[in-house]
Amino acid sequence: MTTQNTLYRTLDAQGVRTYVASLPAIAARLGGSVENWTVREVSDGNLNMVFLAEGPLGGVCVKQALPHVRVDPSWKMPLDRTFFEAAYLREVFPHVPDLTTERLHFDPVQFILIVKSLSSHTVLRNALMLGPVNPQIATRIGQFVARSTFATSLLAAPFESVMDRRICFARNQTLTRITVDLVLTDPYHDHPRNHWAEPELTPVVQAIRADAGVLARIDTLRLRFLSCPQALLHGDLHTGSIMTTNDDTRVIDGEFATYGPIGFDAGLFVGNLILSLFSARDAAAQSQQIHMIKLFWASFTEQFLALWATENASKDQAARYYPATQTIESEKEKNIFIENIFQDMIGYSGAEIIRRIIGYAHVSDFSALPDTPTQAARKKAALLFAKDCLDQTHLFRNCDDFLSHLTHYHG
Ligand code: SR1
Ligand code: MG
Repeated sequence: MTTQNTLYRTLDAQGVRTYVASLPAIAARLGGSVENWTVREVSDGNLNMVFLAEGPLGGVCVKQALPHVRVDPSWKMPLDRTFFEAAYLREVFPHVPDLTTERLHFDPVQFILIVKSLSSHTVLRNALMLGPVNPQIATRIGQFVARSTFATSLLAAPFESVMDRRICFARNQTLTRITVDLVLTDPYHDHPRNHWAEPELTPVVQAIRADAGVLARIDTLRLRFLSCPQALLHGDLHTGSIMTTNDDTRVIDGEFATYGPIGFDAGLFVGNLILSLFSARDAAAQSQQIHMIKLFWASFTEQFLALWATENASKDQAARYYPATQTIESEKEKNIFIENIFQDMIGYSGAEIIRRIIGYAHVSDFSALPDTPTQAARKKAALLFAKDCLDQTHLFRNCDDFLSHLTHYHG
């Protein structure tokens, strides 16, 4: 991967049309002739250009990396993130074919990734802002996290293949740097990328930054993110990385993929459900988000432990991938493993909430609230809850404790 790539050209809609037409297998999916196709830009995230190309037979999604952050052209960036998204899909798609998109084409020169289109799906964040969603979406995301992480962990594969993958994804350093800085460092000190408009938040930000417990916990979470390669993570599993209909849920945008602690993916998803909860317009929506967190955690643990049991049952002791002397065999040890993921999840959810309110990349959820004072009050409550996630972890021995504290907070 190199940025000295003189053949690279940023495509516009017309360029996408020509490009797709040059790929017979992709063009055949659209059907008809190139003049009948519609190509529209649907870029939504911070980093890349995204187009939907549709023809009489079907559509594809065309994603291209830019040599800078899409929403800030002065922030230069290498192009290789599309490589890591394509590599992530290659690794996890076999384990979650019903929960993500199929990779159809990757171009390592133009840094273009083409996947099946999800034109009838809605971004989960937008769906949550609009009103009730099928809470089983959270069950599906629990299955996604369990299946994608279990399959890429030492529990399910020989250490040689796990380490080969770790070597590959250890090169995803540009986006790992973004996570380390934007999620796990910048919000805890003065930094020009941080911003918030509501003066009511400033005393809470000061309290977060002055709290030795918070700072110690965030140091630990940052260290664990970089030094605890439990499994291949999606790395950016917020509600904008999930597309949904009422009965179909797909995870997209795996460009931040890296090896790390499983609780990071879980924490980003739960943190974004909590942001949705604090910005909900009524009690019914708040209850829905609480219910979804409960479903997510139940589904994650059930699926992860079921995979673990099946893996162990399918091989005798000597043939297991994880050497017998190190295998975590007993129910007690398995429960400790899951509890550690839970504690990581709480911490990373707190970090995600804080950075989405005072850091570089905010979420749109609060804009659904009717006025600025209400938005400020809800953001302040979310920040205080997130602070507890970082420095009051003794309150959260299990998911019920966590949800009852959350219920108490949002009232
Ligand atoms: C400069 S990128 C900012 C954020 O957008 C992505 O979706 C990630 O969440 C990243 O932290
Ligand atoms: Mg994204």
